[in-house]
Amino acid sequence: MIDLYYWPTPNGHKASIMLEESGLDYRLRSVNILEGEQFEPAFLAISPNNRIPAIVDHDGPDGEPFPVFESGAILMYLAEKCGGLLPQDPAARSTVLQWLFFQVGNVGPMFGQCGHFLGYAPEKVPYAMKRYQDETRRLYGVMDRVLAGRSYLAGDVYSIADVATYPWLMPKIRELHQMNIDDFPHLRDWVERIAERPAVQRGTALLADVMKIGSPSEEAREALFGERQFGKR
Ligand SMILES: N[C@@H](CCC(=O)N[C@@H](CS)C(=O)NCC(=O)O)C(=O)O
Repeated sequence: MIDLYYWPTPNGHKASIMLEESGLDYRLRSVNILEGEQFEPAFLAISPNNRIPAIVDHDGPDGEPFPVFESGAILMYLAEKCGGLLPQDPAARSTVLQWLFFQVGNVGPMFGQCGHFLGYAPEKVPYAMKRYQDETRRLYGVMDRVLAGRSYLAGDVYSIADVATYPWLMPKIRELHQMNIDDFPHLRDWVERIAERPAVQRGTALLADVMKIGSPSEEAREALFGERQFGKR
């Protein structure tokens, strides 16, 4: 049994989609990051960076409970555990990992900052808005170009690279980037292809009713961007 520490955000969806794809048994442990539950000591013991997602595999590598934080590491761990979505062939595996790290190092941080400065920052900072939106547009273009020649990011087979990237391009999240997806037709078709997968639909439906985009409450703003975030623990 795997515990999934989760809130319905793009990073949370990576893990929930993967668990649904894997067929592994899991149970949901909600961590309300809008109310500061990510700072609770029991959660920090599993995820020291106070971020979701995290998992605890109660049947870990040595038969002991094993915690994993960081979504990229979670996807690799689950892929290895279920034997799917990460090929064994060295070249195919490396290609999947290249696109997984592309997501973790580029798509997540840049799209996140783009959404922050366009949708959440309490003041308009034109330089930051332009910088992160330009970078987001550039990354849309990188993916669009590669998807012109293949069905999935790492080739013609669906992989954890797609699982990692799709949640950042779901329509609700994309709204924050203020980008026209029709300018990136191959990327748009890929999004639609992935959205049709039943496991993706189940994974993104978890706690969907509490997902809020934009206009955070004062409490949420404090938990996510305020002193609460930066206090000594
Ligand atoms: N690099 C981390 C990023 C995770 C992350 O940023 N999670 C956000 C939700 S999408 C979070 O937990 N935020 C809580 C906070 O900022 O305190 C990963 O890929 O797992």
